[in-house]
Amino acid sequence: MDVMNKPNVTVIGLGQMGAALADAFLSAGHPTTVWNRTPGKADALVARGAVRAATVAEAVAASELVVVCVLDHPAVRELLAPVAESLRGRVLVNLTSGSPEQARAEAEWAAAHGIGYLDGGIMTTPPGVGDSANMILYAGSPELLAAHRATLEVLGDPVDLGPDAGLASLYDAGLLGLMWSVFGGWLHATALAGADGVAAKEFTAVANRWLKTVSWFLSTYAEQIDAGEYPGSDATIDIQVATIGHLLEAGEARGIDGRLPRLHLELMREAAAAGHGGDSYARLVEIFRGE
Ligand code: FVH
Repeated sequence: MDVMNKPNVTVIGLGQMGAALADAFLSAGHPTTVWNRTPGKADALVARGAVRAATVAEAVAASELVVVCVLDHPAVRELLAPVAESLRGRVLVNLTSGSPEQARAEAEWAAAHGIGYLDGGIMTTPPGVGDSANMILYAGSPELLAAHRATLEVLGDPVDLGPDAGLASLYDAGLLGLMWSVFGGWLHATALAGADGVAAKEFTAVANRWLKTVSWFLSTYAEQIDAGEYPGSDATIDIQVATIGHLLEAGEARGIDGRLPRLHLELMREAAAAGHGGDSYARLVEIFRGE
């Protein structure tokens, strides 16, 4: 703790993301110790006031809160297993991406060594770190998150997913899947509009408003999914099978690749063929579940 009462923080891993995390802690006035396998990547942070640790052990010893953000979970284990005893009694915040299974294994390893553990998912890219509009997902110990919330808030808005350490990775993977689906739909639509001379910026201004309506659809359909009932009282799968035909035709007429809308059509037809054409689009969740 320094004179400004900001707790010390250690950041291990100074790739694009780790450097942004350390930078955010420094900007908020936290005494920040850094370590990276390639030491030169710490230079700019040291010039801004960070303390360079010569070893991982030195980095761990400098702070109660130790943030690690490296390539993957095997790299985390490789770095931290030799310093497990030094980590005992400290709090390890692992912001490295991985699978839910890897996160749970890391939490078990930490518990076996008396290390407090929070697993995290950073829901932004490095330039978005430090902006409270962006979420950082945490799972593993609501008590530890509450105790260190003021420090972790510096990185982005902390979202508590509860005690199952695997959930931050699970949400992260699912949310990235959602992002890629949105990117795909948007790029397909932008190519379609662009074929008639509409600039991407012009189309995207309207698309962004549409996404707010789509977000409202999601909330409505989430209730249906939790209830296991999919009343087609707003729009049926049958009507959407007919509607997507317009998208396919417009795309074909303009030479636009139709693989993405054809996949949607295939899923809708499968639901309709199973007798669910009168249901809402949310019924497709059962296809994804393999039901
Ligand atoms: N960049 C992003 O937008 C995403 C956003 C969401 C979260 N991801 C995850 O963050 C982890 C780090 O990603 P990154 O973007 O910082 O990646 P790089 O810039 O490539 O830096 C990688 C760092 O990992 C170090 N490293 C790799 N292997 C080892 C190892 N065996 N032992 C020690 N350190 C290792 C590497 O060190 P060096 O190459 O500089 O010596 C970098 O510090 C990642 O899980 C993303 O999925 C980022």
